Amino acid sequence: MIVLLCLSAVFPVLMGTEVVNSNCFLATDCSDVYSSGKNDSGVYTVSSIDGPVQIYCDMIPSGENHSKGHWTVILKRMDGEVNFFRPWDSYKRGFGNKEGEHWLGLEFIHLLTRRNRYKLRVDLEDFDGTKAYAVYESFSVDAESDGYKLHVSGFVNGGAGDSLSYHNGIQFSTFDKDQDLQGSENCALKWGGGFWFKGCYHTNPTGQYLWGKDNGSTLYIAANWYYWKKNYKSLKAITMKITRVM
Ligand SMILES: [Ca+2]
Repeated sequence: MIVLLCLSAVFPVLMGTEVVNSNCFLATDCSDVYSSGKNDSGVYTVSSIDGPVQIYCDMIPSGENHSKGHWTVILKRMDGEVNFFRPWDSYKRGFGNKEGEHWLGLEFIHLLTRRNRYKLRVDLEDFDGTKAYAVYESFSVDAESDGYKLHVSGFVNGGAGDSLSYHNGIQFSTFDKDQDLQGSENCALKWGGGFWFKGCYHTNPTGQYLWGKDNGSTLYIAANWYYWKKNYKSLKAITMKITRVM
């Protein structure tokens, strides 16, 4: 069911001969979902100009260490169930299972971050069960006509180190759309997944899920975040999520 956000007052609006109640409007992100009275984490259907979109909401109404927020998940890796080596159109529209591993979709992320200000939180977990995070106080993605260029700033260290500022101002790349800064080399084809590859990366969160079985031959292809432990080993879990900044 699509989440409607309703105000307490009712203001009927006359549109031609049809009376439309404008006391409700469609939710677009997890902040709207929360405002509509739904405070459980889970999958909700919201709206975009392209139609209904399913999102996973991580609802943390209070908490310390930058955990508080009505987080809309844009990337989740957790068990290797989903193949992330996909073409441009998949990364544009989104893929995977919203209850599990998924990519929300560049177009929808762009539409959200064009309309409102967001911050980003990245949560990491390794195969030893150790956790760390990084927060970026500002996060937005440009339109497809600008290559879905990333804007990220305001790093806060939750132990993970800063592997994303390097990618600021970079267009998105997939194996079939090379917009990286590595010349004729195709970073997305070489290291897997789709990302704001530069020359090529400090983090590769859509890289291969290796269940911790990295070895010399798999170096650099893994889903990783280099500046946590200054290695390219595959992580057990990576979540990237955004919440609105008022
Ligand atoms: Ca290239």
